[in-house]
Amino acid sequence: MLRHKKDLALGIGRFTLNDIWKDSFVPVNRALKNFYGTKDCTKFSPEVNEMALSQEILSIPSLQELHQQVMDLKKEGYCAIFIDKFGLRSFLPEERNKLLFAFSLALGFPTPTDPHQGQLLWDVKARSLPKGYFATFSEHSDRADLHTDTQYYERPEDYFFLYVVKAAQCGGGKSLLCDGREIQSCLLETSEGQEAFDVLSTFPFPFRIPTTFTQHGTVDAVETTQAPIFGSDPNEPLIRFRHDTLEKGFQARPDLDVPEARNALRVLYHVLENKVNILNYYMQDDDLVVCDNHTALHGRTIYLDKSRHCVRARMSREPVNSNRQFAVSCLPQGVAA
Ligand SMILES: O=C(O)CCC(=O)C(=O)O
Ligand SMILES: [Fe+2]
Repeated sequence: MLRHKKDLALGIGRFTLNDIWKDSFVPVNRALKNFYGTKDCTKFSPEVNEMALSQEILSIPSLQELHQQVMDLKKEGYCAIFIDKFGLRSFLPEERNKLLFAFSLALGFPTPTDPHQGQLLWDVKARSLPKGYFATFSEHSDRADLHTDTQYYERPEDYFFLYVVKAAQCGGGKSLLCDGREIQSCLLETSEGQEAFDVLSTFPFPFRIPTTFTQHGTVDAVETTQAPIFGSDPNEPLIRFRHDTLEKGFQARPDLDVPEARNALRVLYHVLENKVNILNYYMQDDDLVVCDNHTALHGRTIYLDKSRHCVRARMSREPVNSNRQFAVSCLPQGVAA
């Protein structure tokens, strides 16, 4: 099924996949129809019995095997798996999305991207947005610096995948990847790094929630989540990080913008810029990456070709609580970033 091609870096591999979609197309459609009926669900919503749906998807042998292989690769130490030619190019967009949705269910429990539309599949595509809107990486075409997704949630999802419908033709939009375990060991190499690591794993850093994901969804809503950057519990993310949400978080919570936190961040940025290996990889049409969002940092280079289009899903290991809790503090408009 998944065949190892080569390792691109420590913990990051490149794989190929047999054509499993021709045979699984009919049972996937049957399963989704059982739960969603005939209503238009090209992006899907979580209003179903997700345990039963997951079981039905995992009763399809090829998807069960794929699930097992991805979990085994994670146990072997992979934090990112690139799959060349995932095999969905010949399907119509609606059919392709059904198969991507089934794949997300084979890996875990897909989570709604935002509290308003609640879509489980999200188009990563540059869009035009209102002035003052705090756009997230999936909504613009600038560089996306290394980050983990939903670092502003109390419990960020365990995994995400990104499927490339149409790669940028300008040479940009390359994927950046870096293993958080390597960041940690680089930090622990020096006494300055060890001190910084202690702060990074205990201090409540404020992450501002991008506008789309706030409870209010309006440009004047400023909400933050407080959490350390490195987790100490194996069930928590090893790392959560995003530079711009953190800077905007500090603006919203100046009481947390203290020298201790700034100094630890300075050491972390030094390690990211000078010490760790950052993979720079161009994904082509129909390629897919599955990423362990608790272990790896990922990003993207700037692109000019506005027709670039990817589809993303994020998956939690546990069933999704539809009333997902943020560790939120709301502040009035006057302190908006
Ligand atoms: O566009 C990409 O390749 C990645 C986007 C991303 O990291 C995100 O939407 O969180
Ligand atoms: Fe991301």
